[in-house]
Amino acid sequence: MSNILPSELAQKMYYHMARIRRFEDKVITLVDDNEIAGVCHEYSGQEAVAVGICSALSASDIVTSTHRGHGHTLAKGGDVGRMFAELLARTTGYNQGRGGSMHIADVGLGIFGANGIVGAGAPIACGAAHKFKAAGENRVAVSFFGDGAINQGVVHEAMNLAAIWKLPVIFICENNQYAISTPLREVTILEPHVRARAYGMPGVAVDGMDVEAVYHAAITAVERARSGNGPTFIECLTYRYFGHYTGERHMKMTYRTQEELESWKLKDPIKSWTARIVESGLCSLKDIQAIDAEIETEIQRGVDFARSGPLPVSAEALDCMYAVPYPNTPAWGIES
Ligand SMILES: Cc1ncc(C[n+]2csc(CCOP(=O)(O)OP(=O)(O)O)c2C)c(N)n1
Ligand SMILES: [Mg+2]
Repeated sequence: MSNILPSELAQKMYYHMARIRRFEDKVITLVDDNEIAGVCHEYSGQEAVAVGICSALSASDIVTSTHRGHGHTLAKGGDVGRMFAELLARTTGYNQGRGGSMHIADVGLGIFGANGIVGAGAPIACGAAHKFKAAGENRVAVSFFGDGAINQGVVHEAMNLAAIWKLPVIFICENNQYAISTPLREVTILEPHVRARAYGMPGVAVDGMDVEAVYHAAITAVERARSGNGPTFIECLTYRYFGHYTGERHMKMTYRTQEELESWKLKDPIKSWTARIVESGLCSLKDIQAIDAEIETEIQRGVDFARSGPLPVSAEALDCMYAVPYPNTPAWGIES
């Protein structure tokens, strides 16, 4: 692909992708060391998708995320320290230690939440986009979801609504080709972006390992949304480098072959981007090393911040779990 990105953006994209990869590597260590209870869904391998899309957004645009949400949150500007603190169940975390990986949100940064329910972010993005349109705000909502979500009814309802109301939404299908261990090809006849066209919106496919290709597709979709022409569906073909979740490394799963994994590692989005921007003079190897050092410091500081935060006390375990009801609205199932 031709090189038309300014050097600052090219380096920023490297920073964001490398930061996500390093964050996930640290998460794996913290899970192994039992500092993170439970499991996380690693984003490693898919960095070009979150970074390519979020690089085309403004700070006031919003994203809805998935169970594999660390990459989206980081690419939209999420704070490493508050993310680690949440994963380590500290009150200094994004959800005050009550939510964990699949609930991380920062509404102020336009991160409308990771979500453990497959496909659930799509209607939330439509709701936000509807508000933007009704209020005359020039903002865009992005819904990230996996290939597994493409057979969820709620995603199709969201696509139909977005198309008929010309909502400023962008549907991003991160096709890493598997839903847990189910290959997409065994459960879906048409490619996801082809299906989207049936709803009357552009359905495009891009190389999800190429941050620049993703970025250009996102720019086109953002322009279309901002100019009032409605939604776009972008399918990003990608691959996850680890299992469905951290626990899978300790299981003998055979749904993917070693050869397949190795072939996708040759397309590593960070390595290929590094090579491209160094060869084209957008960045020197020294710049890359400086960015890596900056990330290392940020990760270490983030972990230190997380470890130093207090754990919630059990008497307050249910605090912050439920929204405060509107006045005079009786809580369901509770006698007043
Ligand atoms: C509505 C719903 N059904 C099933 C599940 C169980 N589940 C969790 S992740 C997952 C697979 C999702 O695959 P995909 O959408 O491709 O995302 P990926 O894990 O590949 O990022 C499933 C079936 C769920 N969380 N929510
Ligand atoms: Mg998938």
